[in-house]
Amino acid sequence: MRVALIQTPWSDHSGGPLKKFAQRWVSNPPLGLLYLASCLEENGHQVDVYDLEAEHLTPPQLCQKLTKDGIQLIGITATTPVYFITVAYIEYLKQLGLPIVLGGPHITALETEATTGGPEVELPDAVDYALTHEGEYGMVALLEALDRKTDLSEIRGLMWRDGDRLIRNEPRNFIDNLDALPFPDRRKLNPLLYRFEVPIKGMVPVANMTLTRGCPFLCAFCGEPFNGGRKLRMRDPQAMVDEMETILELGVNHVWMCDSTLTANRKLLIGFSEEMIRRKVPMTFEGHTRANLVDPELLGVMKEAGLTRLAYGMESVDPYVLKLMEKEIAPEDVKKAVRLTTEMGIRATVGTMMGNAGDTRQTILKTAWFVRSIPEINYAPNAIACPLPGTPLRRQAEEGVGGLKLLDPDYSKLTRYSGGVMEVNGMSPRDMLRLQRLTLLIMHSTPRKFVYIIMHFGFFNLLGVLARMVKSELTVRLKGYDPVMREVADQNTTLANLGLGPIKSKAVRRAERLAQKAAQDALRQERLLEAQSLVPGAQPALMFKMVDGNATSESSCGSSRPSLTGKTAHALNQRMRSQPQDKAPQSVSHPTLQET
Ligand code: B12
Ligand code: SF4
Repeated sequence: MRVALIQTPWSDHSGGPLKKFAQRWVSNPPLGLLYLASCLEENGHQVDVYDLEAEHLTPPQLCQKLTKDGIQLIGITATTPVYFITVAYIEYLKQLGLPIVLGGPHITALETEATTGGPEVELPDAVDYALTHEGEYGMVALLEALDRKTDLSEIRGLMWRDGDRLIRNEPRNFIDNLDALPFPDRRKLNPLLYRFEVPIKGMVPVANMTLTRGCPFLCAFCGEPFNGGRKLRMRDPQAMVDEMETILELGVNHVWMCDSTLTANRKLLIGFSEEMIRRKVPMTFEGHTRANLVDPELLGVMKEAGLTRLAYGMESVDPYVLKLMEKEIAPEDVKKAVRLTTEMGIRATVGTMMGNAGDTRQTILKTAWFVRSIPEINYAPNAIACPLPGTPLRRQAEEGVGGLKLLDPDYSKLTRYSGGVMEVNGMSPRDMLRLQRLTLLIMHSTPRKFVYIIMHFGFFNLLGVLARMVKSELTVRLKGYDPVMREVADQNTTLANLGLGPIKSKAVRRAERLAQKAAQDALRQERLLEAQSLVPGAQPALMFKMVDGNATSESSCGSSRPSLTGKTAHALNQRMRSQPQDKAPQSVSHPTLQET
């Protein structure tokens, strides 16, 4: 079968300057799709991979290409916050009449919720099949069953429709022997499209890779323990270095290890590093881990093998917050690890979070000042906690643990830099967003950190972000809303930017706008009438019936003429009110009468 595997664009939903940051500094190929591609090809299928985030094809261009290439089935991946974008693409692509298979972290999260007492999974009509968790073997089995028209009920991890019913088959076990999988086929995408800033090297092409899958820890905000399973599954160090060599052949010499916890198994990392050193592979790499899982010997050998940057998750310094999120790492451990890492000549970054259970303004600020006090931390993103489906954090928010309250179930608002969806000990999402700006300033406003972030992000980019922060803060104070929240909340803007137009047709949106305006005007009119009735002898103002701008309407005097809209009607009404009227209107014809 000829298959297209697609990742839809996602950075557009990051909002404002962050969109640019997401595009430039976290550019990464969709590794999961590349794994699926090599597995399917090994089983005789032909696969094309499209990363629409990097390739910028418009939806019609994509459709044209899929048709020209004779694609017979579409596989598409999605994470939770940008699922609405994927759904819009799926609905658009459905015009091709091809079967569509959905996979990736979002569907896995939904299934996890369903199996742990949460809501049942619902799929858009345009999705024919969904595969949860690791998709390699499930996809091979599905294609074979579709080819041979055999029973689907035996395919583990599959969701499919039987008439109106959505059937959820038994879950699939995690792949135990990762070495049985072929290497991800990176030639399916242009590897040189993916670049970000790498210590010493600057902006260079970057590939990603995993040495392990799964994570044995249980941090409340994280989907990894169910996405990849709690058992750490490891690859053979020889094979990992073989894969590194294939990456070098593509002209890429830096790898981001996207393992959940890179140093979860010390022996594996030592074995891998020693093999890299033995074969003298001229590759640098980086990854993220926990501060209690490094030591001088391990860091020494990893550095020699090419490690240039290590990110540690600290999240918070408050013991109660850390306890509720089950992080089990003391801030002092992070301090020590960062110091050690820097002393060994490896760059260290620290990730912090705000808005978890137990957080207050004080705990959040305390964390920011702690980060500021450690000179070795160059850069620390401070993300607003997002209660992703299936995670303990979502449960905590639903049940009100630690002062949390889930305000909005909308997945598209689960973005880390736009306020989030939770109230936390009385702080609203807007308060969180403002506090996030403040903490980022506190954390990074020492000369040393400032120089680093200028080097990392570029002076003018940073200036742009600062200007945007100031503008947002001024808007909050003067106009009472935060533009970043509004931008991210508006799904239609994102979809329109991506060429998928508004979800609702223009006519529907216009009708909604008019209805909303009419309701507001009716309210205003009511207040006006009320006010006038309080003034003895006052005449009611002249009122106009407001309908579609192009249509004609009746004035309250009963004569038919083009409707008065916007400023014209407003100005006229003002004049009427300021002048003594010699003739009162005859009737009030409709509750939506208004002065506009
Ligand atoms: C690398 C990474 C990124 C990179 C690049 C991602 C990319 N594809 O472009 C960057 C930094 C840019 C990024 C951004 C984001 N990420 Co991210 N990211 C990861 C990370 C660390 C590794 C992903 C990976 O490559 N894994 C290895 C591969 C082999 O696994 P996989 O991608 O899951 O794919 C397998 C299955 O999911 C499945 N599958 C996937 N797609 C499909 C499609 C079909 C048809 C089928 C059948 C199966 C299938 O089969 C694959 C092979 O086994 C994961 C955490 C993790 N360790 O997995 C988080 C993770 C995927 N990210 C996550 C999120 C939320 C985001 C962001 C929204 C930002 C954010 N954190 O808020 C954005 C959105 C990006 C997007 N594409 O939608 C969440 C998703 C959770 C959820 N409920 O959706 C994860 C799981 C982190 C977490 N702890 O919760 N991310
Ligand atoms: S945050 Fe890191 S250590 Fe904690 S569960 Fe997630 S992947 Fe594991």
